[in-house]
Amino acid sequence: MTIPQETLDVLARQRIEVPSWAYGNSGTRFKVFGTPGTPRTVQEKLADAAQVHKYTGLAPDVALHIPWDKVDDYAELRRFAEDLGVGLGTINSNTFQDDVYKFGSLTHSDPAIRQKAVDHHLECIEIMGATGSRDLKIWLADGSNYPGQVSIRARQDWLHESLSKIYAQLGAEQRMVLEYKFFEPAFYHTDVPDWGTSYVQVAALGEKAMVCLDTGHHAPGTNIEFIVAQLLRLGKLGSFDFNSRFYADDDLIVGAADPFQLFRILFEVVVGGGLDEDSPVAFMLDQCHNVEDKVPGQIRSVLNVQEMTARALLVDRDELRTAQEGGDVLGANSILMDAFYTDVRPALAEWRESRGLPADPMRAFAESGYLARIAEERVGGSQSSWGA
Ligand code: LRH
Ligand code: MN
Ligand code: MN
Repeated sequence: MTIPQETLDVLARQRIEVPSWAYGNSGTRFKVFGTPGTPRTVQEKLADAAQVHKYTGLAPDVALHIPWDKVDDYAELRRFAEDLGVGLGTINSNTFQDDVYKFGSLTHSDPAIRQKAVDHHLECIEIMGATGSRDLKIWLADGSNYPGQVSIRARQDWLHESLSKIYAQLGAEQRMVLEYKFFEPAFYHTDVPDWGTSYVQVAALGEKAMVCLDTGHHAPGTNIEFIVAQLLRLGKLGSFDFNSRFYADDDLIVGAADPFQLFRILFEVVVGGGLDEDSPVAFMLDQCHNVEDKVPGQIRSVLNVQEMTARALLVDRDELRTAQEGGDVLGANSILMDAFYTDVRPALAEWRESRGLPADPMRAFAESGYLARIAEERVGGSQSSWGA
């Protein structure tokens, strides 16, 4: 098959941001397996991330997590990244690992702790100035484990108050995205559990605040593409954290657990203008590679998004509309499925080559010997793990 030129034009401007933490070791509460060559510093994480962009042309930006990626001089880190051919992207705040936040951060009942959490976000905004980042991503572990433990209602008000203070410090070109997650680490209630809560909170702030949709953060069976359609309709879909899951927040490779779901999500992105040139939607990975090699895991991931984007763009939307409006249930369904079942891989391989990229980035990376090289070079020091 050949991919139409207008589809290739969209694909040519696709950018998928990769997370610095994907290159560190990660695991479950049972075990973290170490991998030889795992980065020991932020700079080594950036070097690994640059490989993903080098072989795919898809991942020019790397997201940082503060304080996991804390350095003294962010402007210098930015130059370091740029020398490697990548930029620094979204800044992720972190109020989920300090003892002081045991009972909450931006929603804590103690104003002093809320202020401490606000101050952390203000520091993140300062970092964004030095890194040239547009987005501040906020995900809160805040919640409770037992009914009656906290005031659910009061915490929504405190959340609004805290977010307002952070929002007020955003620069003209900066944005805030608020990520929701239905449970974990809190098991009874979570302060930002769903897109509705995130939407209500960001809508109360203003235009520069939007929702972040992490594909692994919903109850099983949730129709995620519906949420995508709704948020795009409301102009409030700010960003995606892509990953896939079988059970909970598994953080597996995007498109691995349920490729069809990824297709359906990306189709709604296309329909809602999320891939248009002026689209506000940022596409990011948020994954952990527990048992597979990390750099190839990231390469596989961005390719999965590219392949599924191509298929979503192939849907004949005029024909689909005709079938839908004519009440042709099975006809409409088969128009969608035809695109989903189209194997775009050979055509994408050719297109990649025509742009000076390897036809098969997975193979080209494997043949480069990079993993063996870093395993030899990166001895001593301590490997970074999910987090530090
Ligand atoms: C929370 C989350 C959030 C964090 C990341 C490490 O589950 O998805 O985006 O910043 O994991
Ligand atoms: Mn996430
Ligand atoms: Mn998550």
